[in-house]
Parts: sequence; structure tokens; C-alpha cells
Amino acid sequence: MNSESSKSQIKILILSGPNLNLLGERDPETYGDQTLENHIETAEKAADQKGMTVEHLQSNHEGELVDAIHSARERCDAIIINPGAFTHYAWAIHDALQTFDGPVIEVHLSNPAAREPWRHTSVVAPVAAGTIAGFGGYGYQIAVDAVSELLA
Ligand code: CA2
Repeated sequence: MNSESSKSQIKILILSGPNLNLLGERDPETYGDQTLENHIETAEKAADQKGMTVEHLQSNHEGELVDAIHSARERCDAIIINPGAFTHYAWAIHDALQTFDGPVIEVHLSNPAAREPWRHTSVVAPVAAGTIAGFGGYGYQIAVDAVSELLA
């Protein structure tokens, strides 16, 4: 039973960009040993505790993520997005997110600011309410809590 039934209709779209489907298989020193499914379960549990629901799409294709953002305009209240490497150059994702009325939370497992210089720029950050980076899968829980606060 949800603890805050008044929020039962809030739906969060979680988007995962390219290569995140490989989590748990490679690079555990950078991205941890959890799978993407584990992270989505974390988000689902956090959302359920707040009376919210989650849907998730992972795609390696920029246009598919853009289409999902367009579709969310009619159906979802917030977007949590880890755009993967699209973070750093995908202006079509920036533009699509700008058309979305609800809060957008940018999540990164690693801390791109502490990595190679080309990761220091995010084209998503200017259209996000905020960015959570460097906390691994815990970032998804923080992001769900942030959505709850922003929509309260
Ligand atoms: O830290 C993050 O969450 C990133 O969004 C991950 C992206 C990277 O390009 C961003 O700069 C920061 C890369 C995702 C690739 O995921 C992999 C997972 C397993 C093995 C290899 C790559």
C-alpha cells in the first residue's frame, strides 16, 4: 500500500541512454556492479513509497529517446534521465526536454566533472531542474525524492 495515496497518479518516466544496458557486465570500477535493472528497481521502490509510479526506457538511439520525451508530454509528470554519452552533445534531446512542462532530473552514476574534459559539458543540464552525479545507483533514489519534493 502506498504511504501517500494522494500522489498515486504521479508518473515518472526514467530514460537511459546508450550503453547503459551493459551495466554490470563491464567497467565496475567506474559504474559499479549493479545492472540497469537493479537501478530501476531502486527507483521503483522509492517511487512506490511516495505513491508514484515509474516507467522506463533504455535506448541506444537518440531519436527513440526524443520520441519518448514527446510521448511523455501527454502522459508523465516528471522525467529522470541518464542520457549516457548523449549528455555531452545531443542537442535534439536538449530541445525535446525543453518542451516538457514537468521537472527533469539529470542523473549520472559517475561524476563526469571529475573525468575527462569532454565529459564536463552537459547539454541537458540547462533544461534540468537539477543534476545528481557521482553517487552510483543511490542517485536514482535521490532523483525520485527530488521529483516528490518538486511536485509536492
Ligand atoms: O556516469 C554516468 O552515468 C554517465 O552518464 C555514463 C555514460 C558516460 O558517457 C557519461 O559521461 C556519464 C556512459 C554509459 C556507458 O555505460 C557503460 C556501462 C558498462 C560498460 C561500459 C559502458
